[in-house]
Amino acid sequence: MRHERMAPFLKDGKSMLLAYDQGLEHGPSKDFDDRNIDPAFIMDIASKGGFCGVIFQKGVAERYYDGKVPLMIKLNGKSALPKGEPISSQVCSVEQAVSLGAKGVGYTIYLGSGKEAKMFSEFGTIQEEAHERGLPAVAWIYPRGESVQNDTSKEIVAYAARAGLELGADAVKIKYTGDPETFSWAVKAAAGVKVFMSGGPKAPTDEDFLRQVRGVMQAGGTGVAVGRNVWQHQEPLGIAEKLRKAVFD
Ligand code: FBP
Repeated sequence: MRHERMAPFLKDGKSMLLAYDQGLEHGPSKDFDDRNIDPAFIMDIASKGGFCGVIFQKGVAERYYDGKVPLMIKLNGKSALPKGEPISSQVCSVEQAVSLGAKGVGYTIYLGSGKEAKMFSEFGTIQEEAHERGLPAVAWIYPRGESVQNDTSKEIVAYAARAGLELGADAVKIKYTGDPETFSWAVKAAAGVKVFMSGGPKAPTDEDFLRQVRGVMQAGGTGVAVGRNVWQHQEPLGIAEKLRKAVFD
């Protein structure tokens, strides 16, 4: 059987990852409050909440990563400020991620953006470097830009999943389509690449969020890589426990 590079982030072939790169992507005023603006708060949730990994940009990892759960470093990023076709640029090397203790690297591709070629090319190099070192390369694939009408349609989400396979990703992080039937087409399109659901803004109720998670697992997904639905929650460890049940039971 092919070596599973994602193994450090999997339990029984499934996974839940805690993402915390929103400080760059969205800015602190949009997403954070007095508690979750502190990266140490997130590190604590990651270990006490039973997460299979935590996702940081390098600056947060350098200062706050404590080694208690596997680390994934986001290698590119962008702020919420520029207008126009979206592009996310590389800000950390694979080598630097490894020296920070990363067991995997992540990279965002805005599929359909007028600038997708640059992201395809950077991801191509990163994927080769990561694989040389035995690390998984995880692609956040978000269809976005003027040419993309509906980024959660069955067709476009499956396209994102398939792009991950074609580009050599070990796992893709994609948006949920809204139901297990349509999401299972994306899982099929990924053809063996691990499929993670990206959380999105905090859902109105726990049940709204957990229904999506159960749908992903029913569709054959590997799990979730989420942030706001956990660390914006009044009781992050409470929702983490419910999440664990939805993913692993
Ligand atoms: P959330 O669960 O909070 O949505 O986090 C997942 C994530 O992919 C983050 O890694 C990233 O910062 C953010 O979503 C990007 O959000 P957007 O869709 O606004 O670009």
